[in-house]
Amino acid sequence: MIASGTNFIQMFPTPTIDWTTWQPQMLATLLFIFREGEVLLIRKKRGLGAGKINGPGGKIDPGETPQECAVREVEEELCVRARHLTDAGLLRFQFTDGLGLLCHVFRSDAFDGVPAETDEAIPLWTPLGAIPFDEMWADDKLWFHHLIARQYFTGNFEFDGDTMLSAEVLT
Ligand code: 8OG
Repeated sequence: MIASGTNFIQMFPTPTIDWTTWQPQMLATLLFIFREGEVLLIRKKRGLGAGKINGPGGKIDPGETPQECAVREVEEELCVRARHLTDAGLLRFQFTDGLGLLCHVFRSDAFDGVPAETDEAIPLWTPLGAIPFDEMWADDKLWFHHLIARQYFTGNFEFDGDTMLSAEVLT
């Protein structure tokens, strides 16, 4: 079902879990840095989603705020320092193996440094009209346009490994 309007929700098919009572076991972040007509993506070398193209990010350490985690992960993965983060969205992932992951998504339009390859990631400045969705997690194509448009989004997704079983996106 796909409905349109100011607050719209996309669903396919109906979720098997109740997202209103869902609790995550793990907290994570994603941070997308933008410059004129481009977004800074990575080819991820290790961790969950290794081999895929994604934004930089990772798990929140104990005692760390989501923003602190997002800035740290970008520095660790790409050697750049993001500034002036804004909240872009919130993603909930439930995997059939039991992992429940809540991911805070940020964007930034200011940074210091030059992105460099590290043990964790290869930097990819990517034109906004050429986002490589076929090399990304399956849900990303459902919310990336909201990120670009600065429209706050929430997404709820069930996955079996790499296979997306259900999806909802709300703005
Ligand atoms: O610490 P590690 O890099 O393994 O953390 C996993 C990262 O992967 C974290 O930044 C959240 C991110 N991630 C998922 N699932 C998805 C997804 O479906 N889409 C995107 N864009 N990122 C995801 O765990």
